[in-house]
Amino acid sequence: MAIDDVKISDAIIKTFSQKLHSILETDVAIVGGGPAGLCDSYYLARDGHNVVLFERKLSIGGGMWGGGIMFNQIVVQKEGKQLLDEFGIRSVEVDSGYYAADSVEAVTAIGSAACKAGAVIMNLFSVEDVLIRDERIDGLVVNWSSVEIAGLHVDPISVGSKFVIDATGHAAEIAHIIERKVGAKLLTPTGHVIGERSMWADVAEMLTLENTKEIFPHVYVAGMACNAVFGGPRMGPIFGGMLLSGKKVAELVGKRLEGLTKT
Ligand code: 48F
Repeated sequence: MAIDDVKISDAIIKTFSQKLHSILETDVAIVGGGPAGLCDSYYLARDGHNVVLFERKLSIGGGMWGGGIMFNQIVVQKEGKQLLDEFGIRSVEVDSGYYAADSVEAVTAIGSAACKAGAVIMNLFSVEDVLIRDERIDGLVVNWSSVEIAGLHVDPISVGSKFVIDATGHAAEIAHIIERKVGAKLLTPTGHVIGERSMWADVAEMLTLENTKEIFPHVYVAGMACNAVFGGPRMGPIFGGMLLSGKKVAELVGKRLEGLTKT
């Protein structure tokens, strides 16, 4: 078969346009494609919800690829091991309760599961604002990351979603946008983003899960962003809390979506 260069372009433009159109109205819009965001996109899509995930970078995976100090191995505790098993990620128990896995296998397995479950992943997109309607968030404002990086004066577009998940990691970008631009109080003890504390993996892993919750009407936080928003410590290259937080937020938002269907 002779290959027509223009037909290649046509195939890309047609199918991408369909994909872009399909995410204009979704059940859930996730910001950030690190372990927490990827994990919750998988569980929500698996349960039949329309999910889009926006990732600023070319690649998904966030801080997972590099393991610890670029040794591309991650560690999970006993509770996290169950999720590695669910995604078919191989691991070895190095010490009692400390399981190590290949970080590349982990990112690719979870990313592949999310795509196959039906989550739409839009890499190279940066979320720069939220849609505020009647004291709740109704969607996101997005632009190409290249526009942001080049500092071009190009307006973004808006996408509607019933729920938003801030899985932007240490930066907790959506929480900061709500505080700064909506001028609203967050559902934290101070009403503000409290800020992340120094390393303490044991407490951090527990608090990540505890603080996986709604921080503003229709906005949830997952992963490292939970600790940034609620003032929990960081935890370094242990990733069980990230995956478990992703699963928990999917359950919480899934229940809210079921509630909307019933009313
Ligand atoms: O940082 P990241 O991996 O967050 P996470 O899923 O996991 C944290 C761990 O990697 C590690 C840790 C725990 O072991 O301490 O740091 O909570 O992934 C966050 C992703 O969000 C993207 C960013 O590029 C990264 O890949 N991101 C951040 N802000 C935006 C964004 C934005 N405004 N729009 C789109 N993507």
